[in-house]
Amino acid sequence: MNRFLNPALVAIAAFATIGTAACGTTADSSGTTTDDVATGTDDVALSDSTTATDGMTTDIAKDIAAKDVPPAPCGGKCTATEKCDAKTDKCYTPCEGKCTAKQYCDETAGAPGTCKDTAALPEKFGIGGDGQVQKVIKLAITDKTKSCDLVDAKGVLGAGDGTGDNALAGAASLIGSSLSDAVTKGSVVLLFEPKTYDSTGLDFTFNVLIGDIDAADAATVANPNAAGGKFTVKKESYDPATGKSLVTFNKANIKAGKLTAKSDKFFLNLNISSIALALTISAVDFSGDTTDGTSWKTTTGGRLCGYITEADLNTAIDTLPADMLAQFGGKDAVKKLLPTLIKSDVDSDGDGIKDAKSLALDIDTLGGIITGFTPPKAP
Ligand SMILES: [Ca+2]
Ligand SMILES: [Ca+2]
Repeated sequence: MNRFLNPALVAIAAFATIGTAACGTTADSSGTTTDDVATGTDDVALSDSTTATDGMTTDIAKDIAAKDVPPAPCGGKCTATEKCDAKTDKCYTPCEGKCTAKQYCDETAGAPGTCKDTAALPEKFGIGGDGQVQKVIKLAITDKTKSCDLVDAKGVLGAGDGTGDNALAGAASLIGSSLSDAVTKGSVVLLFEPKTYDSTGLDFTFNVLIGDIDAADAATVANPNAAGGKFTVKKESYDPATGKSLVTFNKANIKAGKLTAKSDKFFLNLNISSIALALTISAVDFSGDTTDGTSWKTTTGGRLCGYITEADLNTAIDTLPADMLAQFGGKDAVKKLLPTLIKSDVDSDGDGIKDAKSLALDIDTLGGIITGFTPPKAP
């Protein structure tokens, strides 16, 4: 047994076992306790062999240091307040700290960025300022058999093969309760904000805003999922350059009580055992049942499908504070381990190589009200 195998890595190994067991394979492709030749990596689920047949060293930490992962940005030298400039491979201090409360740091023209005035944010919410939104009251990983059929066995998008795709289904037992807790306890507040509404078959639009429980409303604090709950909106819901919602479903449409809608992106901030992961879901389809005539009151049987690219997943890991993943061996170790834990099943760019993980979530909604922006935290 690898003498560096600490409890945290055992936890990851358990995760690997869950992930692969769901695919009907054993934890090690060779079926033994030797290194995994197919992937050229040590198999963390099993103990290391003393004879490495894949040319790697037999120690996980050394494998990572050797060549299984790309080098850390800027050699891992940047401090907590610095970022690594990918162009020059040099650490720099972004302009964030220099910007005023009404500015944001725009790095689109390169490091260290320039402070720019934040665009005006909406002053009213809902349709005509009525504040009415649909609050997500259920968030769960969809059973694989009920997930959208996004790809075939080769990962080709749009080439459904009759089987549902949900690469994250294998992790349901691990993160499912975190998702459920997040919406029932209020750490994740997702609000679908219609800007228009129609139930007769005409297209309409709704934004997805992230928010908080309105701390001034005792009933919502007691039960964030009750009808008519009151919520505030985080300013991070909007693009600082344009003042528009970062997530918008266009061409939402209700026909015979069936709602369908599409969005390029959907952002989901998750807390999984104290790790706050900001996930980006691409090519999102939402569907659900709603029987409301003149205003949107509820969605049942809702399902959101899409995929998370490996690049976006790595970005999510990169934005975590370094110490958060120290227990797992650091960011690079986690990036290296993830592909073996949750296999990619989607070829998002059509180059013949799978580079993304399919995902389906059960999402139900119930009416609530936005009371304003979330006040800044007291210093
Ligand atoms: Ca499929
Ligand atoms: Ca690809």
